[in-house]
Amino acid sequence: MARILVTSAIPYINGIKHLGNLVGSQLPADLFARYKRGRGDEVLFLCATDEHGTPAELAAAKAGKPVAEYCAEMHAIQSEIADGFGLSFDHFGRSSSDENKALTQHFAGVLADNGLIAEVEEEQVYSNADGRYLPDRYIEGTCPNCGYDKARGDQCENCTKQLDPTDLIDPRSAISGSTDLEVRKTKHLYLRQKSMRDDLNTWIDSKTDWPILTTSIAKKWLNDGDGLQDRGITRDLDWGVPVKRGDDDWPGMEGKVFYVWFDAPIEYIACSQEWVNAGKGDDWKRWWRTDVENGGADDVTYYQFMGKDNVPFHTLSFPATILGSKEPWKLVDYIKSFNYLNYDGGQFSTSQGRGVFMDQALEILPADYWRWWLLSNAPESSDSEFTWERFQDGVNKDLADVLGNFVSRVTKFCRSKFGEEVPSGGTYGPREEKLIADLTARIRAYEANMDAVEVRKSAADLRAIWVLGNEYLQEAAPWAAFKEDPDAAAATIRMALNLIRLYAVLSAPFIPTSAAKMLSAMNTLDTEWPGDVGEALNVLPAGHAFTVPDVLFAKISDDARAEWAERFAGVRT
Ligand code: B3M
Ligand code: ZN
Repeated sequence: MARILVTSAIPYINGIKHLGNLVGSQLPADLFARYKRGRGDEVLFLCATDEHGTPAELAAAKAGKPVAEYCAEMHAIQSEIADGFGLSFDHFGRSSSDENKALTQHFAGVLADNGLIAEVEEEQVYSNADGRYLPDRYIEGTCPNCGYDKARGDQCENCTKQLDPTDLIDPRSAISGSTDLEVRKTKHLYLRQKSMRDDLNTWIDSKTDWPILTTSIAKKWLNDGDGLQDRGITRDLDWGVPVKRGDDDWPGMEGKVFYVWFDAPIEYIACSQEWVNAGKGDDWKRWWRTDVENGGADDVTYYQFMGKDNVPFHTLSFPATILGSKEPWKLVDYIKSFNYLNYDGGQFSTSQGRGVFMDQALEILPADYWRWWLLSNAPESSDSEFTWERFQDGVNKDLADVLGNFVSRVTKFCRSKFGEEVPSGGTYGPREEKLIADLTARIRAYEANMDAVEVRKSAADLRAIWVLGNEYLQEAAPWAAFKEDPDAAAATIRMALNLIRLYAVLSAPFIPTSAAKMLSAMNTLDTEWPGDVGEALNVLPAGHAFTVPDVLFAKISDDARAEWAERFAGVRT
């Protein structure tokens, strides 16, 4: 049994996430965690809300609430929606937890002890109109790297470059829009990551199996042009982790907090402490500390999932924190990153309320419809696009016509001809042998693609596995055979009912709710992953009772599609 640690990028607290956010981190992470659990591995799957920094402050101000109150409410909402989507986190933590505060201050302390923190008198942008400093998202302007005109003070979303507010061309306040800005001097802590450039290069070069998207972004910012810069890790904000050196005050840093991107990835570790403190686990060090006497996470394989804009922070800044601590923390083994999902000819946008948001999606259709479409169209090798036509097409063809129809035909035919139990009689022959051989090949391909975190290819394999059942049924045609040779029809249906159980096991990572319905209709708790496929198709014996499930997937009508396209054409207010 392998031990697999999975983390999804932790979503900002500033509102409900859209489907583009979902498919870029939480959903594929869940797919992978469910798959590994299904294979019998020991999995710890963690996610949390990212509650600090300017995104939280700005959103709370907009909602007219104190930040702490806003964060608590939004955490509860995001948690409920995650449940609605079947996201199977072992713990859904909060980066504002006491655990994360202490761990963040600990890391800052050891980095300072190791000479990797510099105190820098630096220039920060001050807004006269707003009467405050404008760090990170409080300031917008044109990206000096790519010319995108809505770049933020900490990063350009368009080209993923990490920025400082003073880098922006034509800067303006995100609060008031004012351009009456001046540069003032203030003291901040810098992480001296430039000095870790060689270590980071060596580490990234050792990751030969990473997706090109991940490695190319990491290498781009590590080696191109001005290369890896030392970065400010503190801010003049009220809300965040207070700057401390371990447990001690940090002279000169009073009233300042750590930069959100310094504490957010540390929450991956702190989340496992929250998991233990919530009574759900008993040892977090087994997952995070590689020294054997203190944990022995050496045999853990750690996978991270994220959108491409998060890659620089996970390939450079966070590893710099971990490596720089010189403590035996588990480093990530595999970083899966995603391009963007676009919405109907434009971008999904939280700030502009454009696209379909997670709560709205669940209002109109069950989670599995979304899970299937989003994962089978995941923006892996390039950006991909959600349109209502493509969504309707994918759901109707794959889920309703192929999988749902198979389950419904088989169970209803059996009920009408043989009753609600697996029929006896007849024997398997060459047709079944061929089916088993074809399934075996596809299932092994499915496993290989799942192990390699190839999401779209895995979906294509799964669809092909469903299609094999339909082709088998079509050729064996039990409805015709029944008249002359009821035993032959019985054998076909016995095989087909077993296929439904097998499909439930294989499909559960993609469509967990429907898979559970299929298993319950087949009246079995046997979820063992198929090693020998022939054996797996003998689990339900003749005489085993089952029930006919309700329709698994209703087709999306043209009317419904048109109505939703219209409803979601504008912006959310
Ligand atoms: N909250 C950005 C995002 O939600 C950020 C990820 C943090 S991962 C440590 O896309
Ligand atoms: Zn840019």
